[in-house]
Amino acid sequence: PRIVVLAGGVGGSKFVLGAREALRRRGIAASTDHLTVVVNTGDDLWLSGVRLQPDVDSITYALAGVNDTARGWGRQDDSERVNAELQAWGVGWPWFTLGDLDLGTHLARTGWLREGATPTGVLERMATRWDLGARLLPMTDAEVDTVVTVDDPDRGPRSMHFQEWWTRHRATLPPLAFDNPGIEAAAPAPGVAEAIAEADAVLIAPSNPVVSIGPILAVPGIRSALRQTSAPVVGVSPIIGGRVVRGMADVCLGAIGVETSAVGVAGLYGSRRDEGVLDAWLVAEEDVDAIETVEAIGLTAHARPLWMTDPTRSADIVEAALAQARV
Ligand code: GDP
Ligand code: FO1
Ligand code: CA
Repeated sequence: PRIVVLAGGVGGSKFVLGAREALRRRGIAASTDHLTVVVNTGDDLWLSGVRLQPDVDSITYALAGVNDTARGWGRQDDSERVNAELQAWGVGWPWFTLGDLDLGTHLARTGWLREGATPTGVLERMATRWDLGARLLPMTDAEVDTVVTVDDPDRGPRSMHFQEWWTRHRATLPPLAFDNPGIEAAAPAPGVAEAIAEADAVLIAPSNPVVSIGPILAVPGIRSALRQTSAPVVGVSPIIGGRVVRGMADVCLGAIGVETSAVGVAGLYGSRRDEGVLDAWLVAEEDVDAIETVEAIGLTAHARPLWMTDPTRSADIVEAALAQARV
């Protein structure tokens, strides 16, 4: 089957590992031909002269088996010698650590971008280093970094890069809005709309609905491709029992007036029957009560264990999503 997954970083990579495993279970070794991952690039930023792509790197490192699973970002067994030197120069952000091995990625990427490669081309090149078992595509080649407008109790409303809000302030400054300047004019990266159009199933990973899936859906050509594809679009709830499991997605949802619940996020994505992008929605077994409400907004819904504690369990979740898509 041809599967397309829309994904952010940590939740996204756990789900993608599950998708690769689910294909292996079906005896599909060359999963690169069957699994396309459209990755959020709203987290991206320029820092210390290099281009960072946190969600892209999280997924690449996870598929390569070289990610730091405890921290959730960067490379395992990394060191911070260069970071200390950058701090001594007063370069970058003192609250944002760039590991030595991770910096190798950023330097390679930045060099290729400077030589004229597109983000799609850079990712294609990076993917050749490892046997990833998935084709990774950035959502767009345009730079549409997420900007958060906060209501700063000391300084009033002001804007900052999402990464400053998330890592420096740990999402404690009340957010008023999330924007991706320029995204209205951004085109899907080459291959994204085609992959969605030709898919047998499109899966929306249990990722942050506002700052991971939100930017992907905000690329106009991606939303229209999702609305038009003949493939079922199945989402997996990132909320279990009214909680975000990990991270601060609840703060993001609150800012856009969406309840932190399986129902709230289903409503945010919406049904393709109306103006939305989903046909079906997988909720956690803890949220079995949500099924009725989810079905009332025009979605097929099932309850399953949704804890992605290891690739085997993530693969079970992917299987359940594929079953919803009849794939
Ligand atoms: P980020 O880009 O690193 O923030 O990661 P994502 O946006 O891909 O995913 C973060 C979201 O994943 C969190 O807000 C959680 O709601 C969700 N999440 C993390 N672990 C699990 C899990 O085991 N099960 C489910 N259903 N959701 C999870
Ligand atoms: N998150 C942190 O909380 N602190 C950091 O110092 C940090 C560094 C970092 C470097 C490269 C990278 O790709 C990601 C990094 N992250 C760090 C994670 C990242 O800021 C966010 O968790 C994600 O962008 C949210 O999806
Ligand atoms: Ca992210």
